[in-house]
Amino acid sequence: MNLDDLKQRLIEGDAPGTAAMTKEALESGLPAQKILNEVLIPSMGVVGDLFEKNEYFVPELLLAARAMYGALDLLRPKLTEGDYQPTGKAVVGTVQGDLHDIGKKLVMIMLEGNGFEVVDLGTDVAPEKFLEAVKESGSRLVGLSALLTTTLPAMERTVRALKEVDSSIKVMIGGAPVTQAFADSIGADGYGRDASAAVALARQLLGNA
Ligand code: B12
Repeated sequence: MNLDDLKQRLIEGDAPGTAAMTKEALESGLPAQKILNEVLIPSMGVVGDLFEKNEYFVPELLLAARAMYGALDLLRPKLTEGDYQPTGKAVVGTVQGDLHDIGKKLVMIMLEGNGFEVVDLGTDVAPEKFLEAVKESGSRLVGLSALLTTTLPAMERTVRALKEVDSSIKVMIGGAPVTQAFADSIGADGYGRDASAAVALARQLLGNA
């Protein structure tokens, strides 16, 4: 099948078309990971570029996000296939002021697929909410996502709040504007550039690599 068509459906925010072609791609035997990494994620990048060039506006981003969600739901069972071993617990959320959650969803899917129990706090999550969730769930690991340069300070505030309460809580961070250097500078325990890195990092931080 022609993967460029799938790419185009997603860029245009055509949810039914994206779903139908993702299904077709899976049925033709393409691995879910390949569809994700080589077609869907790059397409969201194109959407971002069009937005930057003022050719797309927020409604187009929302349509693409909705189409991406549909595709992820179809890929989910395939992405999480594998040997299940109970690994640990994690609390995840997008930091205060930030509404982007596709990357976080992917991180969750991969963590769950690798045996983690995940508490999802959603988007625009205040530092206190993370503290509460850690207390309630007993999780020793927190994953923070941020997609805006303007919400990086909220990420820093959240790391600081968590570490102040209990410096042994492990915090991993990620999202497009996040780097290893930034993670080091705010005292986070690790940075993952994608959802697979998040799984390796989570294992390492909880001491079961
Ligand atoms: C879709 C989208 C939206 C949607 C989000 C819908 C949703 N449900 O998520 C909506 C329409 C809401 C939106 C709104 C806005 N957006 Co927007 N958006 C995007 C877009 C096109 C795609 C993001 C995406 O989903 N990428 C795909 C996923 C899979 O990638 P990812 O999130 O990076 O996640 C991966 C890794 O980063 C990592 N990861 C992510 N989180 C974590 C966490 C951990 C712990 C770890 C280890 C790893 C990890 O793993 C993931 C999987 O590989 C980006 C463009 C881009 N290139 O990123 C702009 C972009 C992020 N948005 C941008 C802007 C400016 C905005 C708005 C301010 C626009 C406006 N004027 O209103 C608002 C802000 C709203 C808010 N307060 O948050 C800018 C940010 C610029 C900047 N540097 O700050 C971007 C870069 C577009 C651009 N090129 O200008 N947006």
